[in-house]
Amino acid sequence: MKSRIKNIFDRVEEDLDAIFIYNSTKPHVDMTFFYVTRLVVGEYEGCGALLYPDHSGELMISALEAESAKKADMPMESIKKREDREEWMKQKLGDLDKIGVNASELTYRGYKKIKDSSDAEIIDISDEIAEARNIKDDEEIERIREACKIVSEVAEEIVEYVEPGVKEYELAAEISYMVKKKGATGDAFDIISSSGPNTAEPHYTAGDREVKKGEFVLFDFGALYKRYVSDITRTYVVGKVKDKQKRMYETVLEAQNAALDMIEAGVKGEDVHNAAAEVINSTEFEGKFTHGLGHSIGLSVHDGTGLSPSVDITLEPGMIFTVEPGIYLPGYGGVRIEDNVVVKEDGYEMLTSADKELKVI
Ligand SMILES: [Mn+2]
Repeated sequence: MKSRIKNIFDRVEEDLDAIFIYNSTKPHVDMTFFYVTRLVVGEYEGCGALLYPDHSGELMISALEAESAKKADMPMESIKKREDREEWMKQKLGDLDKIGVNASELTYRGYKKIKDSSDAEIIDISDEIAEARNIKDDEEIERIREACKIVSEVAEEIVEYVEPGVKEYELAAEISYMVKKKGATGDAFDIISSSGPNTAEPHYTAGDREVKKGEFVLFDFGALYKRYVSDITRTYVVGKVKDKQKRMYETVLEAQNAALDMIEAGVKGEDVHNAAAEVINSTEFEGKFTHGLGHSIGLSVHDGTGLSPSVDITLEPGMIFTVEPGIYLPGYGGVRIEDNVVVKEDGYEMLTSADKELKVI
């Protein structure tokens, strides 16, 4: 526990008296709360974690979750009503001079409540928090590995349900059910289950379109396991494959392999993206890879950084990314292949394992 609080403080240059992670109501609950407490069960709306430079911490917990929060093994105050919260914050924050907050997750209302409790200078340390969270420790990697195992199995098993006439949302429902049956808490995000021209929309979800023979089907989904996520995409062809579909698929797979070959500690994220983009842009599909190559995953699906020309990062051991090149032809269809990797000193470990040979269902 201490090492995660240390991870954050080590990156902060300001001489802070404390860091206050303050949750509002869902979806404005800061995942950093779970990073430092390691709590798996509970919502923790309106709760807070006060962290000190000696790497200790204490919690402000609503009464109904006080029992669950004991697992954090940190001193805590159980809050029964609003006045209790105001009292706790005044007592704990009132005498401090400099408080660090995660401004990218703190609501404006939460910020005002901190201001009402203290005259301290409020310092945004969201970049430092994101950087700390980007390097996963062994426990985090293990949870993401399990989340990846679940989706890898489902990505192969969903093929059994694909046939002409089945609706996109029916396939999404099967995925969701299978993910839970394998031990996940739920989906990591809204499942993308698309067919035909809809596969050309990278952030489609699922509609009532029926799968047709000769078209692509694309599934992009993730599992939430002990608060950590995975994120996989597989694209298949239904019935009979056309030459153009085959060329699209092979190009995306080649692009992904070119990117994977680049991944190791010390490499620039944008160079990994460019390796994939160059493969695609050297073909008839030039310009049809329209998004960044990947993003970090962890407690969130977009966990703070990415592999793209617009993000300046150097890969470090313990970072976990999606690698997901795609080709999108509006009105026709799209192909995306997505896997999750953890960066190693001299390469990477592949966390997802679903088969990637072009599959005609
Ligand atoms: Mn993704």
